[in-house]
Amino acid sequence: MTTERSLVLIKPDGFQRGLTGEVLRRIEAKGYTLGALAIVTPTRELLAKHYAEHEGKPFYEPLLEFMSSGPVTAAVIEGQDCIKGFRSLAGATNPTDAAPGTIRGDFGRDWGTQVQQNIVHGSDSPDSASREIGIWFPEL
Ligand code: DAT
Ligand code: MG
Repeated sequence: MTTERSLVLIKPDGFQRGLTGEVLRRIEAKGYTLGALAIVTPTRELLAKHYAEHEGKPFYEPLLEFMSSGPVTAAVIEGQDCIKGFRSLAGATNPTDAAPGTIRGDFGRDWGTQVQQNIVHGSDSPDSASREIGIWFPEL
């Protein structure tokens, strides 16, 4: 049992469709707490840091384009094993594969192109979480 922090993003598709409250509701219903919350339209520079591991992949440029297209909600969530736990709430990366009941399964759209409109991001490990929280919330 480990109390963790994770970086969650409600991506431009989720923000635009008015799903911020629904995602935050699921996070709180699960028992996680909010440690920080911000609405920001991310710059390319910020996104290049955030998605550094994907640089050079075919979906990288469309992903940055999509992610910088409008406001996102960024949140630090806190709770027991919340890194893995939030990824369970989010569901599989590809919304077509994501199980019903998950955020991506219920709301995400796989356009079958280079961009997946999968509503949310969640850190995938403690190292990623602390790196990503430093990028989005340098004051923390
Ligand atoms: P996750 O967001 O589940 O951690 P990831 O880190 O592998 O997935 O990829 C980051 C984002 O990039 C993902 O949310 C959607 C997009 N993406 C990943 N693989 C893709 C692919 N094969 N085609 C299109 N977009 C993809
Ligand atoms: Mg990832």
